[in-house]
Amino acid sequence: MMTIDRKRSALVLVDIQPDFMPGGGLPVTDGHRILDGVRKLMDSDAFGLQVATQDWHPPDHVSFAANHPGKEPLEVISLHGHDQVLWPLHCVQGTEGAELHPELPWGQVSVIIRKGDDPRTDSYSGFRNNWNPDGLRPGTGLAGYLRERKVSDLYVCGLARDYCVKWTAEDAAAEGFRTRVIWDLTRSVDPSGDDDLRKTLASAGVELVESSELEMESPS
Ligand code: VGL
Ligand code: ZN
Repeated sequence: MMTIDRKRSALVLVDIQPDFMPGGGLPVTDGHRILDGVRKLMDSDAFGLQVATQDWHPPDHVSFAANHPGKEPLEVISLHGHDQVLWPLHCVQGTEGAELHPELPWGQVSVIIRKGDDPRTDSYSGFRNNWNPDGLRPGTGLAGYLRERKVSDLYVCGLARDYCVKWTAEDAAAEGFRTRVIWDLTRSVDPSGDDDLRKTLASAGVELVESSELEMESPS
């Protein structure tokens, strides 16, 4: 079992939004299956801090295939010098699919990072945008927010495992946080890449854990 150092640990909830679940705009297979386990973590007293990210795109966002005439979802283009997957419409600002999932207790989450709001730039990670037209990846402020609260250990869950969870965890490790992905509380857009993803994350210094390994105290 793994004991969570409550004062130094934050739970990072990545893009747990209806559009990433079956029936949504960019459905991740079994995305809804993380909900019960995530709720258990949120309701526990195990983490001194809980933070969330919310994918939050304007309708004219560059990541939408619909904004590139002749292109289909999942085609890849070059954008600002890097590969960009084109996605179906998802998480459009103000729509139901973009809400934080209504079945989870968001009240105790102290900061929500809305990302992907710049129409010219995608943003998978909660820590930095993808590359912007200047070739930079501007930070969101989340690293500083966590550091100022003396958080050193991050436990990352949410959707999608192979995009926003991956990028968030990699950036977290690069920022110097001890970073753990709670593997069973994530799901991939393309599960055929999961074996490679485990290796990629491990090489980036990210630990993979299962929620069953986490020592959880019930709320008192
Ligand atoms: C995501 C693709 C596009 C994610 C967000 O949350 O993983 N993936 N936008
Ligand atoms: Zn998105």
